[in-house]
Amino acid sequence: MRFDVLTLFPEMFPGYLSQSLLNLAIERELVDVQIHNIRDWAKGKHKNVDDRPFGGGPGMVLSPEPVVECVEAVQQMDSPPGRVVMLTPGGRQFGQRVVEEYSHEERLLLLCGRYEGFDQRVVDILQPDELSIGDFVLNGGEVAAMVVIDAVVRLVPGVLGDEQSNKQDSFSSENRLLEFAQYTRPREYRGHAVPEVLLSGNHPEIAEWRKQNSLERTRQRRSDLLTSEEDKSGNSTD
Ligand code: 6GU
Repeated sequence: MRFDVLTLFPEMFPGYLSQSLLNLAIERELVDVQIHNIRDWAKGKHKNVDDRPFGGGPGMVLSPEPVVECVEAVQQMDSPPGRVVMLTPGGRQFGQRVVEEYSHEERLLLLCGRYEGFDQRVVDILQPDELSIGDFVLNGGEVAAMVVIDAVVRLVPGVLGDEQSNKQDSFSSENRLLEFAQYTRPREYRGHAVPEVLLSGNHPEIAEWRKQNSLERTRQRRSDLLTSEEDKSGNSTD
């Protein structure tokens, strides 16, 4: 799968891309990530990419020409042209359903904004998927683009060693519950013991404990994820 990131801050990406799981996927040619500087498509000696908003107000708006021309040029660099995703706090909410949908794409273009946002004509002309990673405001779309890449590459076949592990992930189509608590050595730390059942070697009992622990954590923290059968109130003593 190929990602093209279009940004005014390309220097934000090399550190992220060198992280072990992603770097290994890139070395194995399962994933390709190309970073493009929108400013390279700006005209004039000052290479301006933004301007003051018509109608007044604070901040600067990204000009339509360098953005549209950058997207079109990057699409023409390779085939297929790829689906255009604009990272913006006003977009549709990102979640594991969107991750699953994007994991079937051969190529994604991730368009990162800064300042007060994009000129509306960028949206009108390119008709991108507008995507937000949550109800908070970031300084730009770059960190959100990394979030999208990070979540989507986990579903690219061969990226995770163990193909089971993403099926068991919370929020996947096959597991809507939060993950159960995990423990490793030592068996006791500062007076906190590992639950006895996990040391028992009794795998049916361990599976049952994990299922109950997942349900309990989901009831306490994210009851919105439960169906009525799963009992939003629970029978616990919390
Ligand atoms: Cl995609 N961009 C910005 N600037 N802020 C955000 C966001 C994106 N998603 C949530 N907040």
